[in-house]
Amino acid sequence: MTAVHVINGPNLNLLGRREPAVYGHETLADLEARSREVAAGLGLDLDFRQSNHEGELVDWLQECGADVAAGRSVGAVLNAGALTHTSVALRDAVVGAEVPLVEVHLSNVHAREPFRHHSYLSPVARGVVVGLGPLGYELGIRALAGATGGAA
Ligand code: CA2
Repeated sequence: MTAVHVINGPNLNLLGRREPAVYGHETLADLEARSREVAAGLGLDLDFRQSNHEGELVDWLQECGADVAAGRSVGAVLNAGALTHTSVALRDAVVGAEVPLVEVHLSNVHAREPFRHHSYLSPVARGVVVGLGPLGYELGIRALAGATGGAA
């Protein structure tokens, strides 16, 4: 069965336990369950991961690209956390592995500190969803499932 990848970066394992005013009350496990339900409804398997390590995220994006090339995945929903604002390596992985990407952020990064306003990933993403909480993951999965080579 074709999969959709959902990849989460540093500190997102803390979701639901700290800063609920910014990130809400749902845990990463809640997000995974919600994503699995959405993916299943679209006839997709879910590959849901989280890492605090940049290199591991690079490896996973490369794996995802290989799966897309082999027809085993429709692409990745990526919440790269703070690495969004710093990582040329993640951007290069997306481009190098030709990953159809939807960038997602739970919070509205544009309403926060200026250092969160820039993303290395947005220019190489098919689409970006910010500030809509867990709904962003659902929208990202739906967009990738419906991708036809044009938008998302
Ligand atoms: O809004 C988002 O989803 C972010 O990607 C979350 C990152 C932040 O660095 C980005 O600027 C925006 C932070 C993830 C850390 O999540 C925590 C959750 C609970 C408690 C502490 C951190």
